[in-house]
Amino acid sequence: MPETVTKPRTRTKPQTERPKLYKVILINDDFTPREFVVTVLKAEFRLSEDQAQRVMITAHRRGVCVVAVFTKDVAETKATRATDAGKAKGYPLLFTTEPEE
Ligand code: TYC
Repeated sequence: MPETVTKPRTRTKPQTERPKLYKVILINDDFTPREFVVTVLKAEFRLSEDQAQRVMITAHRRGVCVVAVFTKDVAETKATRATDAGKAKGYPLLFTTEPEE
């Protein structure tokens, strides 16, 4: 009886490859109070008062600001929760996500 030789399948991806990261982006609007934006940034993204102020004022001045990067699931969950916090108060506050290059 000839012996069966099974060839190990070659892996195409190294097991250690890092998951793709996603940016959470804060979008400016004319209605949401600055202090509320800061409160949401501190609560949802665990930013310090100082970091939250800087992110808020950057979005206010430039239109957008990257808040932080996470894996896809975490970025989408946080962006949705933060956007919903504004919605609950009747504000058009918006957080979006975008893959990192
Ligand atoms: N532009 C808002 C105001 O003047 C404050 C604000 C900043 C709102 C950043 C959203 O992402 C934002 N009240």
